[in-house]
Amino acid sequence: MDDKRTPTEKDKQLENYKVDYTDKPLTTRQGLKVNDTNNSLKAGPRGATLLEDFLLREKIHNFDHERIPERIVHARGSAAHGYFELYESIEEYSKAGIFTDTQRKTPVFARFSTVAGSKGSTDLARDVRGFAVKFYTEEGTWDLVGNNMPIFFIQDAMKFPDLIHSVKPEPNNEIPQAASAHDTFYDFVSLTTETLHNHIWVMSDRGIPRSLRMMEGFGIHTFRLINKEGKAHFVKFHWKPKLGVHSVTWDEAVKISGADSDFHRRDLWEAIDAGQFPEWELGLQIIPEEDEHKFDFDLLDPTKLIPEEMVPVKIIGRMVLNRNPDNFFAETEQVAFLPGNVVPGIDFTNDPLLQGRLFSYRDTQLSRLGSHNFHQLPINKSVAPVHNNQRDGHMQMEIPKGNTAYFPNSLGGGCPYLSSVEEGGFESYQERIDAHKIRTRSESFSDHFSQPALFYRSLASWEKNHVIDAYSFELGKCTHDHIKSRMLWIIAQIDEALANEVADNLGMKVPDDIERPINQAIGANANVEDHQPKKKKIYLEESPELSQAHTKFDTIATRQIAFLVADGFHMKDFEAMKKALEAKNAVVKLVAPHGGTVLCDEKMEHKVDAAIMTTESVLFDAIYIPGGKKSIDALLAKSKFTKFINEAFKHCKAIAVAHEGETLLDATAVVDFKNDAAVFINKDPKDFIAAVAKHRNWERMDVAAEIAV
Ligand code: HDD
Repeated sequence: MDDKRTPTEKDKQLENYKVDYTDKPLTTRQGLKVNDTNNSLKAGPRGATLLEDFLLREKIHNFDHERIPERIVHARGSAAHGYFELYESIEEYSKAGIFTDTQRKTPVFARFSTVAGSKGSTDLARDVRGFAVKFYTEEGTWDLVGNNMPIFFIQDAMKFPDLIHSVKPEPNNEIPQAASAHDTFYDFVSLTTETLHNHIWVMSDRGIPRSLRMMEGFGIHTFRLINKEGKAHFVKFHWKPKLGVHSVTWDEAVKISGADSDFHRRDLWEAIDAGQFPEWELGLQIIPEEDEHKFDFDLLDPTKLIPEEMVPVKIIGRMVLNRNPDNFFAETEQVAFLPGNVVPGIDFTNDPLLQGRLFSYRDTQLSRLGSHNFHQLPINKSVAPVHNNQRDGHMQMEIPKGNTAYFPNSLGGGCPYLSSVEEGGFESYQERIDAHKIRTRSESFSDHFSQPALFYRSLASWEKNHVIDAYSFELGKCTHDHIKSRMLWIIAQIDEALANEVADNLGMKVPDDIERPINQAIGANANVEDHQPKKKKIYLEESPELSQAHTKFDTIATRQIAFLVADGFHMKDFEAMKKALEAKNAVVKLVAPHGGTVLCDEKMEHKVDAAIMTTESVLFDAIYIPGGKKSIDALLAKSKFTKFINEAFKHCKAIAVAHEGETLLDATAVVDFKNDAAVFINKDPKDFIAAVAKHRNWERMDVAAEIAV
């Protein structure tokens, strides 16, 4: 398939707005050429500055207004352009053009984000990642605004402000930034047991992805697909990354935050720049309407997933991101996603979280972008033509002609005119509703423990260890014992062994009798015990798809491999490994004692990518050390290289050495683990490549954890 950067309809539209300053004179906003932009207009060389100075006023005035409010949540994000294409029509389920026309390349703009941190916070915070995709379809814009986890913290939009207020920095001192490990968050979580499922996902490796390109995406809510006959099916949307789902360890995440807080942003940008386009397949779980009540949970409850073993994911197409934005502010910052943007063939359900979102996103753009005309901003503009009677307001960019702005009219020839459903007019799904108006939560939403327990049971042992560590870290940062105690009781409802391990790390005991958390969600003063099923339901022992141990391990494309070299390194070792890695699209980077260049033993100059003092092992996926006595001696002379290797080993990464490279290993903790499955001494590059594709040798985790770096 053609992955070249063939311009999409959206690309062509955006071209009209781009401004190129090459070979252009500097002008004012009125087009006046400027001859001095360094000095203000003064009465004499030493002042005073004159009010008349319109050049000074214009320049400062613009600067004073450059910032807009950051997003209330998901403030930090990065985005890219690309396209979506369909493998096969699913017209039996949906009439949407994007789901029926296999000839189309629908332009997309996808933005990935963290939730809690501010715009300038670190990429590697333990958090949910936003996964928002804007499809510029021929029938109008469809936004699928999801996350990298298939469930959400809360069941009703009414609780969203409470959730976010609890996780954001505490309001008295604005501490901590981009971190959930603090009292207010756990106060809320421990009193609101519906949060547990999403919470345990965040405590798992899913909360610290290796790359935005290596995470799944989920629409979360159950939506509806509508076919030409008006028949509906329930649907859940899944994005499956081509590179598999991989994560870093918490120790790495903490260190990456210091070494390169733009780690994910840079990774996405560089991969696209290098032509290694990130790709996800779109999958659907489709449920006939008749089966709505056949599950042990409610399809309208966004804290529940449908295990893939119960409803398989049908892969129907792929999204390729193949172009970086030209301007961060104009595109990534100004893009406005609205879950309410749908097209004929896709519709909502009564999921009470989704219903609230339909209001919130349009509303928030007003304070963020400043005008209800934000849909006219280039990045938000539909590629389907827009004609209506909505007029005026701040920053109207269009010049609607004629004297009619109402419907019906005869003076304007009845235009713009209505379209019948057959002509593509949107018709809301005619769901029958017969109910009392009531402010409550359905009893069918009350099982809060079965699915977090299913998730935990499905994890590999190394993943379980990471969850134990994460809970221990997060609760260890809380200062109130009653909050920790409540959390321990709740974690015990998921898994007792897990709770006991965390309790040991906290130096506490799992309480067997506490004042039960009040599940405020269900109703005033309701006790969670009254509503929970007496026992956790076990509708599946395990769901292997939930574990990253079952993801893809078949590629090393874009993996960053550090070659540790100094003058005199052995060219033959170097070349053989470099060629083998690059043939598989891995990225080789030379890390040397200094910047500039290094000379190999064949007296050729090689450009250094990073001097050791400017980089850290956590920025790489694996290490290779070619032989050459002189080179190895120089590496041994700088202790940062041994730290670099010890740390990579601790993080379970693959390490390969050739010839004298072994001497360097002997100076590190690896000396005791030369038989490790991902340590290679004078081995064929293909063995090293296979280990890098496995992402990590988690078997090493227990011994490696004790290495001090
Ligand atoms: Fe939200 C942004 C995802 C529930 C209110 N949300 C936002 C973004 C993502 C999500 C990915 C960033 C979009 C971008 O890149 O610009 N949000 C979700 C998911 C949810 C969810 C997957 C549950 C399934 N959100 C949710 C609720 C509310 C909001 C229940 C309010 C009642 N979300 C917002 C918001 C934001 C937002 C305040 C901030 C910036 C924006 O909308 O455009 O309106």
